[in-house]
Amino acid sequence: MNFSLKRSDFPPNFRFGTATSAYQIEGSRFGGCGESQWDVFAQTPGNVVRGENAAVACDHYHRWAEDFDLVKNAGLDSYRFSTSWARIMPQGRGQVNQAGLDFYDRLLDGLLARGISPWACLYHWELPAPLLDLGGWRNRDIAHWFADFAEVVMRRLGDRLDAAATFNEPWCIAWFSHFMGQHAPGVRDIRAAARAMHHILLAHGQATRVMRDLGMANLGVVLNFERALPADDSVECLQATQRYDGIYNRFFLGGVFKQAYPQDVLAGLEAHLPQNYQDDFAVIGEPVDWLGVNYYTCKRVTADNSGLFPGYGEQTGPLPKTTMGWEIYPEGLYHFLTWAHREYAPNLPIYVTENGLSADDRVVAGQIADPQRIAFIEQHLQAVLRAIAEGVPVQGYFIWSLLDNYEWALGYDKRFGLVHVDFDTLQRTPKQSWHAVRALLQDAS
Ligand code: IFM
Repeated sequence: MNFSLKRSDFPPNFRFGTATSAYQIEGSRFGGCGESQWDVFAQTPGNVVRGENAAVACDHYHRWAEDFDLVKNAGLDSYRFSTSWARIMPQGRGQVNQAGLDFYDRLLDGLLARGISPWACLYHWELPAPLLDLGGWRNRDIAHWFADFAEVVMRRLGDRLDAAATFNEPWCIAWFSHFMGQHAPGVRDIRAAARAMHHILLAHGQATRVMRDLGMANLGVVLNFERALPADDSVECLQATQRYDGIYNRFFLGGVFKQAYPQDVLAGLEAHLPQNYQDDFAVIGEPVDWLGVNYYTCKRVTADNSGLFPGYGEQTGPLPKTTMGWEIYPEGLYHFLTWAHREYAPNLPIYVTENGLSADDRVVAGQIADPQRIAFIEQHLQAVLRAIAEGVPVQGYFIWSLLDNYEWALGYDKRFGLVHVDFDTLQRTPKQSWHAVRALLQDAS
């Protein structure tokens, strides 16, 4: 099975890439990496399926060359990876683990040698455990710690990056992890969540300034979006859906691009934000050069009558789902690309920095048939093309992910890769979707 699309359906400078993250693939036990909040989180029973951690993960730390050959041979233009704070600064502050920096240095040179453009993201969730002891994202000082980390990383790597982002998915780092308790550090506390939301943005602004002062260009941030759809048409449900949308989709965009938080979110969170939080907007609003959009699904939002903010719940929707239980709703990607362009970032390039599907991929006689992944990517690329046709400057699309990997609290069960990984032998096998991507990108017609 192949895509019906061709590379030539996209603008000439449109880049195709794939994305990964440090903790999910590298192997945190290697190379003097420090303990991160995820190593700790996984040790508490019930947090992660089977208590799995990413001590070995895909062993990308040792197998990166083979992995980059897979990127190159697929014909992909760009590769988006993240730098582990715990690997580079095991204490989070102060001493630098040179072996950690050396590792990312090798990655960069390995990518460039293969003609793949490197996109780095500073933070994809592995907060060093010693910083957790100091309150982690609840502590305002983290903005300085993060800016220092950015400087250490970018003094070494910044000269060879095509693009750099501060954060991957602030909603997950703050809300999912500090209000819903689903990700490390597993906190369920509205005040912690509000502080984390604000401090992430402050750290984003400070780190962006640091990188710009180092002479770097093409700086951005990667936000995740979920299309909020009301489960019914009652007023209560519509209002709950608005609040869901505000927290998920408008809060971080508002901080970065409007230097303001949405009123419907402030109604519940303002009391928990730091005093004089508005004074930080000058830093938070430090200009970026591009916006990254991560998109996977929609959510059917219900009202809850607990009387407590945010006062919403969710229910299962009718559309076909991935093995994450996520409904497949490409219309949502079209919505966010056109809406973010219109309302927040009219003058900036937008990149789809993550999009992909998890499936029960199995190796049968050396082959992995994943037609549903090909169909998913095709439908979302069609959404991208529709947005481009309407004038939205979408300039690239990164598939999540290159490899099957550690899917956080869900362990190793959820397979998102273009390439299958056998987690016993660590053998890589390209799936049918990898071959289809290769055919799409090779097609010069
Ligand atoms: O695996 C994650 C990734 O770390 C962040 N974005 C969503 C992916 C799938 O859940």
